[in-house]
Amino acid sequence: MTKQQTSEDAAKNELPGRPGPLPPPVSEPTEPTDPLPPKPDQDGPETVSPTGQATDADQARVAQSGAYLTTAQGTRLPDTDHSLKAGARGPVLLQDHHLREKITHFDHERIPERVVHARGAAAHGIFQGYGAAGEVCKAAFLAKDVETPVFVRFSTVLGSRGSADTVRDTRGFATKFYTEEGTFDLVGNNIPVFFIQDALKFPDVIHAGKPHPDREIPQAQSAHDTFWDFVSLHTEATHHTLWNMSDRGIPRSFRMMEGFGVHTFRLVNAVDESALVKFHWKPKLGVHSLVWEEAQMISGMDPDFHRRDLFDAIESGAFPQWELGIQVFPDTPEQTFEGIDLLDPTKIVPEERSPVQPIGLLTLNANTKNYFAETEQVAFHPGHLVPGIDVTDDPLLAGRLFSYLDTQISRLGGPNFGQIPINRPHAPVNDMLRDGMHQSAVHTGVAPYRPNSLDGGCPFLAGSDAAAYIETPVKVPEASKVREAPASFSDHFSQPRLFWLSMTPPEREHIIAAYTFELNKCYEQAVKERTLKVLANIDPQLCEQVAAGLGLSAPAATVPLVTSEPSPALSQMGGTWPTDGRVIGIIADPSSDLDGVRTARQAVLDAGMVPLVVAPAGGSLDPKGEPIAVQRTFATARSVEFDALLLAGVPEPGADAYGARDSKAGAPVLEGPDPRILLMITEAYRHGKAIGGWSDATQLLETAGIGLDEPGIAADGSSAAVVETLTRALGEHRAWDRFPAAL
Ligand code: HDE
Repeated sequence: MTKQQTSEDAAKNELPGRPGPLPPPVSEPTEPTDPLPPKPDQDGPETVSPTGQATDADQARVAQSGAYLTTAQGTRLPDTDHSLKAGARGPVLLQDHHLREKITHFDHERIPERVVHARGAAAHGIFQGYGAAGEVCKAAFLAKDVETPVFVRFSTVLGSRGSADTVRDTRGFATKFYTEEGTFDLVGNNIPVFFIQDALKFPDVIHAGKPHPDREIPQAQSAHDTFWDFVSLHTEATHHTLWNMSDRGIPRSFRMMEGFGVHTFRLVNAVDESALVKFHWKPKLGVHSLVWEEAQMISGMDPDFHRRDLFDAIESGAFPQWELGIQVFPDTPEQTFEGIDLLDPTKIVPEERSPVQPIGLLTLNANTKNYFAETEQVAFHPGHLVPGIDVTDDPLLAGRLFSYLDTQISRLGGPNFGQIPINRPHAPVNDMLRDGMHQSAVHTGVAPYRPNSLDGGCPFLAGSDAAAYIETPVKVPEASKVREAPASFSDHFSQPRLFWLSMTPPEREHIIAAYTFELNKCYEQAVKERTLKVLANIDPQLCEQVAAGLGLSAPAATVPLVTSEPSPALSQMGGTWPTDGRVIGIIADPSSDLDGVRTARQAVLDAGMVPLVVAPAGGSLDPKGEPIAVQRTFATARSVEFDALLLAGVPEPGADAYGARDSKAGAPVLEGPDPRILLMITEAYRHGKAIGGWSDATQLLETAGIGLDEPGIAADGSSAAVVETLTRALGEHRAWDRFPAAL
């Protein structure tokens, strides 16, 4: 504690949930104080050095908590605000070593952003095996109750590091398991198929999706000519593109996304039998999305929406969870399942035909402490495998096995990125890789080669009895070298049609709207017409409706339409889900039923959700009584921030509502409720959100033209009863009947 503070002052200064006093709010401390203790949920997994020892790098993690500012070499500094000058108004001297060090380091603070998946957010957690995979996989971390530290990074694909979170795009879902047998990375997406079947085309699809090279627009989106030019010419992208145009392209939260390994992998059990599998992550909160208008508004209102949502949920103890599951297929030479080519990454196997079997639970329970050190520097690689998990000959996967290692060398500045704390394995490392840029280990010994006698022959090679990684001896058919794909890879439309037929009417409506939006953003008529030809091969109704929105006529299909059994598992609608961490806006003003607001706030908290009080001005709603803190004002809040609204009164137009003032300029005085609140209610209604109100607040619903007995409207009873009804409605995510149901 500083000298200036008395203990009474300090007690006043304590923040809920943060132990210990804060320094005085305005003035800078003049003597060293103890740093604030880290928050309990911010401890990441411990890391060890390549030699298993704690290193100076670990000590450097607490760099800023020392008493005195120093140079990078540890020399204490008396001043960091004034350059060394010849007199107060004179020239700055070149000899100012502190100025040069500080600026030089700053000049090199950035590293190249990822060439794809540049925008991301991550968290630490624990994976717990169920012991259910033993029959197919010997990996130790899948055994019952084994707990493995993990680090998970979610991302968008196309946008730059500073782009918005809620753009229409695929999301990355990359998990690093720090297992005792080495690190396993499951580098997946929230969409189970990919645009291309061969890695050789990856630069093409990414160049087409990235902003136009001449003026670098548009940022972080597919709604432009080059993307649609490519995917309409290259029809193996049809399935992935259709998923992007569906609600999957605009998730409500990282916490509410599925994850997929996409490729088929090969698992091996303790007696060396192999099976083919597809990996799935199933979120405990269900799979939910934004609606497009919401997603666009959020991009402006809160471009960090998903990042904030993940961080806040973990901070508040609403730890997101996913079950890891596998679909298991026999490892036959054909590598197909019921006619579906398992090596084709544009194909799924419907869950109804091969159920997903849960094998473990992932819980994200700690936020990062330093974005750059952890989220930016983490390096995933599909080739980081552990005994029991092997790859297949999916040609897309083969290219990835090369690319991920290669890209880190330029992104992280050399081949030693594995020594960066977040990338260090938790298993002991005993390699003979030496030197190179940013080598931070001090290797001893003279014989980093094998065989050797000078270092006692160490290290020795392991056999399978000592958990060595042994590639499965899969038979490779005798063949000629060719640049070809299997015939089954040319079926580009049967599975997009399966997806379309599995969607409910509101979901189809969203898909039609998404294609119509994106293509209307294109300038080239030929691109639009060619895309309609692709859509005709999925479904005539889809094609006709999009054509109508473009003002074009719908072409006929050029392939026979295959109608297979729909897969209900592909739809996001139906079921009820936990509402943990959902955000409820409580709209009130000082004249509202404030006891009702208090009860509602508590009921929302008790339900594991987040109440945010929205009022005309900041501070407290009831400064004289028991305070009710205001988190948002009418000027700062928009409906898109909330999953549901609670109305506690009829706020009159505040002085800052345009036109509300009795202006000298003669602007009309607004009558009735504050227009911003009416807008909020009508937006929330249009987006299918639950809305509740009690006492006279129900008038607001009537003024907005909303029926009190409609589904998703809770207007009956006390504030606590309203919260209960609203929570039940929120369990279904949206009031789906508000969306067109004609399709
Ligand atoms: Fe990636 N991908 N990718 N990708 N990918 C990268 O690696 C690549 C593909 C995925 O949070 C890069 O470290 C090729 C499929 C995720 O750090 C790069 C091909 C899937 C992330 C790369 C693919 C993914 C990446 C860029 C086609 C889902 C972010 C930076 C053969 C299964 C990981 C980096 C993170 C990142 C290459 C296709 C998922 C360039 C060549 C399919 C989640 O190496």
